Amino acid sequence: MATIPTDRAPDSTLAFLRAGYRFVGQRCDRYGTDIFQTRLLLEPTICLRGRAATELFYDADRFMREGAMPARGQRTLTGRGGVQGLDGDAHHDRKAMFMSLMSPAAVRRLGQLFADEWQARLPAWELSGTVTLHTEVASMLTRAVCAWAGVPLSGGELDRRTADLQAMIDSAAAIGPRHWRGRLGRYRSEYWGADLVEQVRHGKLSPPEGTALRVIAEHRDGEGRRLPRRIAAVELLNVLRPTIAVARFVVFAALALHDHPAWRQRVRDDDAEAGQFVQEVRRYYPFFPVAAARVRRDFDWQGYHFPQGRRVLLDLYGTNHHPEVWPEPERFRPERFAGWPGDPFTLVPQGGGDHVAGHRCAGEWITIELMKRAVTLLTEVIRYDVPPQDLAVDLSRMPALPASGFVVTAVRRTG
Ligand code: HEM
Ligand code: MYR
Repeated sequence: MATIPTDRAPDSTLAFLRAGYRFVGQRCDRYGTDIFQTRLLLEPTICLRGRAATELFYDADRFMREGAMPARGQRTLTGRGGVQGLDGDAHHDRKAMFMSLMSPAAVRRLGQLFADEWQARLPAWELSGTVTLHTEVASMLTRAVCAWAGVPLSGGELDRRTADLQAMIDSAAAIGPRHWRGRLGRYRSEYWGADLVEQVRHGKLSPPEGTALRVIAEHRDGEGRRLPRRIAAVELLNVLRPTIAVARFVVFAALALHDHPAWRQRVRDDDAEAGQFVQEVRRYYPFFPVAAARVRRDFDWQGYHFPQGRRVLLDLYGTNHHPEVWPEPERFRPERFAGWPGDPFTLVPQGGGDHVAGHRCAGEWITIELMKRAVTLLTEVIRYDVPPQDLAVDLSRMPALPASGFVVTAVRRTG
């Protein structure tokens, strides 16, 4: 049996937070492997990257999710009792509830709501002169996804809800005040969500059939039980929060258009090229750094031993940038997706494997739809200037974003 290369430091949690997206990759490069062991949060943790490792990680016979997410991430990003931490039948049942919301027609409807919001904001953008894309897109997405999900939202609530949902995302890998802001965001949002669920169950609110709020409030598990209202709230937030997170990918798409201006024309002229562009934005830019699981029972893989209960992190960013999978991984080259046959274990910004059977992101189609709409809006509907600003993306900051949030000026409609 080979020994997994092991970090000598007694604990590497701070090193992970300092190194950010490159933490796993740097160490793999140092050891010349796609696997090493370190101590994170005082626990031995196996880190993996690459195609074979991704295929392994998504084998549900070998890994489970119960107890995999660190408590800090549960208190901010995911909450407790939601789909991310379930295994087996309980997971299949809950995941099916999410996937039932993702029909092609429903995904298009959300895309249309988002485009309508964008059009409605344009007069204000034209007047105001300066717009920070991340802030604006996040608030448009909050309105769009609430309308889509059957969640009532008063004008006065918009900023508070958007800020709370964003805080949950921003705090997932943070310590100190940023962490506490995320906890507050989650606390308030769960209270709000639980109240909405209760209103539906008591007939005080009647969201349209098939909307997320209605489906989650009325969902019954295999034994005919409704979700406890706190867990229903967690699941409602598992639809709202990540949709707002798509604002980050929209900003990265705008950054890519800015840094690779030839693609402005290419995405306009050719639908297929627009699709390749969106895939490359999802591959190239840093977003969700790692996914976590625990070894279900002892097994050996490629000569290495995985003991039961061991926490394992899959480097999503590092797999998207693995040189054996992606030639010239540090170059932004959408052409690489021309004729790409697809592979559930190599392009993993939102996890890998199967959407229905495994933990792969339920919102991948929504994400792609919203990004395509944004790219069309940015290239066909408006023109804008990008004034001097700090567009640097700090890879040690999780989740990452261009420092300025992408400021545009002199927004005007085309044509
Ligand atoms: C799971 C990323 C958007 C809903 C995940 C996972 C990742 C991810 C990495 C975990 C995969 C794993 O544990 O193996 C992202 C990113 C997004 C995004 C980067 C871009 C903003 C969305 C959207 C929705 C969504 C728009 C829903 C509307 C979910 C749900 C899960 C999930 C419900 C849990 C799936 C499960 O445990 O079975 N996402 N996601 N996500 N995502 Fe997303
Ligand atoms: C979502 O809201 O579910 C999707 C986007 C959230 C991305 C946040 C990434 C921050 C770092 C997470 C560390 C996870 C450690 C297991």
